[in-house]
Amino acid sequence: MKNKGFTLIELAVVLVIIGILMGAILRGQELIKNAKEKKFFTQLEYLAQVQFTYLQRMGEYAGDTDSPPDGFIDDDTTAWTELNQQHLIIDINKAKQSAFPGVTFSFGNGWCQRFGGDTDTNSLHGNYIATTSSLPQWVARTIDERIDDGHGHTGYVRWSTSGNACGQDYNNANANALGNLYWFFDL
Ligand SMILES: [Ca+2]
Ligand SMILES: [Ca+2]
Repeated sequence: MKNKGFTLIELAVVLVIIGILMGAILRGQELIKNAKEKKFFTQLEYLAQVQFTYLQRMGEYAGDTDSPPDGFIDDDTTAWTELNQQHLIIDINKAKQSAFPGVTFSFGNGWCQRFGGDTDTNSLHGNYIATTSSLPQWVARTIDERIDDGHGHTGYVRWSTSGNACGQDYNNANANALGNLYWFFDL
């Protein structure tokens, strides 16, 4: 009697092909994730750079509306407008939009206690570039581990689910939790 179904060898070949395809898809997704994170980080660096250029040129940060300027960015809307007026940013909406859909950038300043750890009573007051509240935790953590101390509540890179610029530490159980990243870029 002739067997019209798959032989074991045919089945094995099909399973191997499915495995190879699945592996390729997963690797592709990983590459896309990495590329987005790298682009996001480049965007952050670019925004810090344009603020430094503005500072050199104008003697104050864009968005520091105090008179005289006190060195701290206090108005996000003014910051983008002034950077645009100096042609450091051509398209404000485009420059605000990060590599992650719906996650935009803003400027501000934050005053945190506990800089350097829970027992450090020194205060930290600096300017930051922040994101709106839908950045996955793993992105902030990757950047924190690359350029800072790897903790969301200390150092120059911080991360918060509640909009507190001083941050909270990363939750190992939920790499995709959404929150705000704060990068104190001028300290
Ligand atoms: Ca100010
Ligand atoms: Ca940190």
